[in-house]
Amino acid sequence: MDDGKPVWAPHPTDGFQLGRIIDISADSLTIEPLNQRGKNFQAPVNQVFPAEDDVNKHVEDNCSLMYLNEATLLNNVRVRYSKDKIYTFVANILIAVNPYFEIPKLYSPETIKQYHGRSLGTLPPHVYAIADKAYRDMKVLKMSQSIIVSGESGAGKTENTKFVLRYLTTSYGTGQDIDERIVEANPLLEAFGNAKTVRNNNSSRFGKFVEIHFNEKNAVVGGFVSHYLLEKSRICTQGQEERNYHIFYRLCAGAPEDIKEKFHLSSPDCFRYLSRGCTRYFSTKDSDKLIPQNRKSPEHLKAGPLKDPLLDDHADFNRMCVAMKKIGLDDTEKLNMFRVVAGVLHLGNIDFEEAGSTSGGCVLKKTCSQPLEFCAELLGLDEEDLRVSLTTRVMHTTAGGAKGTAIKVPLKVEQASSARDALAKAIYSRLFDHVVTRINQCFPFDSSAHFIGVLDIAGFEYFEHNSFEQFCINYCNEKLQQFFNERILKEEQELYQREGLGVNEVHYVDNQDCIDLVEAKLVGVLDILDEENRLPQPSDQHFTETVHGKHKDHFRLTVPRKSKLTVHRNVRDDEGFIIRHFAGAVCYETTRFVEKNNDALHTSLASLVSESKDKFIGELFENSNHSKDTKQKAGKLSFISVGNKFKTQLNILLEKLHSTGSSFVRCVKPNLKMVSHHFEGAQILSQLQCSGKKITVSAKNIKQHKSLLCVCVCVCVCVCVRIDGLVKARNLKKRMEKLNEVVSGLKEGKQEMSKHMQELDSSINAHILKIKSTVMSRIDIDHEHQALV
Ligand code: AD9
Ligand code: MG
Repeated sequence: MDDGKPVWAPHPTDGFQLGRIIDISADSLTIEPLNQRGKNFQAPVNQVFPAEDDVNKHVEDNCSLMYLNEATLLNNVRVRYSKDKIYTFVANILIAVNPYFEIPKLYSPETIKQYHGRSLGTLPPHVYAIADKAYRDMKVLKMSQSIIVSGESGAGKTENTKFVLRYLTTSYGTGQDIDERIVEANPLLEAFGNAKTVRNNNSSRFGKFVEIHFNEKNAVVGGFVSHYLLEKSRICTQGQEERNYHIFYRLCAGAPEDIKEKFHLSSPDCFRYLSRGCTRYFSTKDSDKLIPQNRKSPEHLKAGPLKDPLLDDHADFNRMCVAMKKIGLDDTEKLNMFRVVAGVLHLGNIDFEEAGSTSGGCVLKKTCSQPLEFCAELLGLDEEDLRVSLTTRVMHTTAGGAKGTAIKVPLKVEQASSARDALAKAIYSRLFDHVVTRINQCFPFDSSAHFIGVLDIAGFEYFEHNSFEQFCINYCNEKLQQFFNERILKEEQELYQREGLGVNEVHYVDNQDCIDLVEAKLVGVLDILDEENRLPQPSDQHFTETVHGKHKDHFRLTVPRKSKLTVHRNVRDDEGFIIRHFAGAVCYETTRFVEKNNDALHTSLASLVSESKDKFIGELFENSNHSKDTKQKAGKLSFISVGNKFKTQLNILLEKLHSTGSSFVRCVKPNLKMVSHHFEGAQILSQLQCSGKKITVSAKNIKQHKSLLCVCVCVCVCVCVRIDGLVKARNLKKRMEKLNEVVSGLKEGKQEMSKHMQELDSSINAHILKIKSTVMSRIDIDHEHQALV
């Protein structure tokens, strides 16, 4: 690198900048930027990389780069992005940058046709190429396939998942209803499971694995959706500038007048569950400035102050109704769903105040008689039962150790408020489960030969405050990372060895210890948490202390205060713990872990809803442990573990992934502003590196966990130093294949040549003979002539 050629050196916002090395010291280099002569700076040796000869040239597969390193990879993606080429291969892995605008014809029916049956690499990189590869692999290898789509929030996972589903159903469907239904299920899923967040206006707040099933003839026969971890806290509260699930606003904005009247709906800002944290966009005067020109319909203005100018709830409501019809839901089912949504909104408006008596309990605020009435009416409950269940809890008196009579203990204002919120969350999450079940009934199949599954689940998360949700999602990513390690690194390495490529061993961190820390029987964090939930008086503090107590010297677990790993040192030791994940250390604040880990309703509320007069509500709570036997257990808070349910689901998912062939799509978010044509190099680089910070490990552990320092492996993309070896191996393999071609060409040529040589030899010999005989005959003539003379 020191021969005066340009190099890539670190840059705080662009990721890397071009420069020239002008001095070398023991551990750093002095770099002069090419576009800012004289503004020299120092850079660590291991962060400076050789640049390609032509930095404006781009390649479709990063493996074709002459120098493959973080900087050339980033530059290649950047050059391609500037030309609206958002897809790039890294061998069989696809990088997809979110363009934030519709690229003309990129997903057109003609493009779908083009990719039909074409091998990877014969056409420009595309998510269709990955989909077709999965299909061909399924057909040829007679094996189910999975496509794992990953990336941070807003990177384009859901959009790419939809493109894959559309591609497969269009290309290999039978042209029947089922093909369309698989695609049209998405608007419905998104209405109930997506919301506007600060990172994405249409953020999926649940994970999903969508399977498309094929028959023996490899034609689509049906589909199946599995869903994971719907974010429940959003139903009652939302962060600043964020919204609740789309369906709430769509219903308020788009439902026909008679429905609105029947469900007592009005503007979203009349409802507590919709007005938490959301900016009030319309102060009428400002509305003109805020609403885009094409979105200024009267319906928009009718939607009220909580209408988000970026989202057209009215039009989206109509689109959703069309989708519902297409997948075969009738009006009764549709109205049932809407009624529950409206019921949840009215439930949220019920408020409490102190009773003013010596009981210490609370009563409903006077202004809340209408929400109570509407909620009870819509959910098929008895108004008085609802009031009592929200403000009291049934307890049993104990006489001499035996169970005595049941008494009603009044609840404090906060307790009643949390009971109300817990009820709302339970109803809505069961409604979401029902939506998914119903969707699955829309594309049934009796039997199938194979399936192609697409996994669309949130990537590694590391926020300022990390709670139980981040803990679960990062545990999931830890498992996916292990799968990736095994699939890509281990299996490929074995392949190279079998092929005798002589590639140095590729090191990667086996993260089994981190997975064990979370899921091991009894001592794993999830089991410790369950144990806490089962105590008579569980507490987050006691749970946290137990975790620290059981894992004092665990390399993966640290106490927040003493830790040098994260900036979250203001968290007290009994309020949290730090886990060193593959992608970085995360400090989890454990407040509300116990509450969030419990899916069970307080039994008074559970029996209330399970005995609803409304058949639909009753069915939502069927098969849950709230029904039937709850009466005997009244007063006890039953416990359904959220963490362990997720663990079981995840293990089933991983078993499935292991039994399939796999492809990886790594989505990348180009900028935080969510705009088109804007490439923020540094933050893209960190996504490519694994969307996390590198882990700093104490000197003592460096030896033991050497590779942890350098392996920054994202779920899908290999930009890290170690994988570089693999990529080189692939290059090597490619080159060897080329060489073999040349050699066999040469061999053929040689045979050809020797054939020609033989021909030439024999023709030369013939010529010589001819010449000889001519000469001889001349000589003879001459002799004759002489004799004559
Ligand atoms: V989250 O983890 O669910 O919050 P995703 O799913 O990764 O996130 P999503 O697919 O929803 O992101 O994409 C975000 C937005 O980017 C979409 O609503 C589109 O407006 C935009 N997007 C994403 N991919 C494309 C694309 N290929 N072409 C055009 C796109 N726009
Ligand atoms: Mg999504």
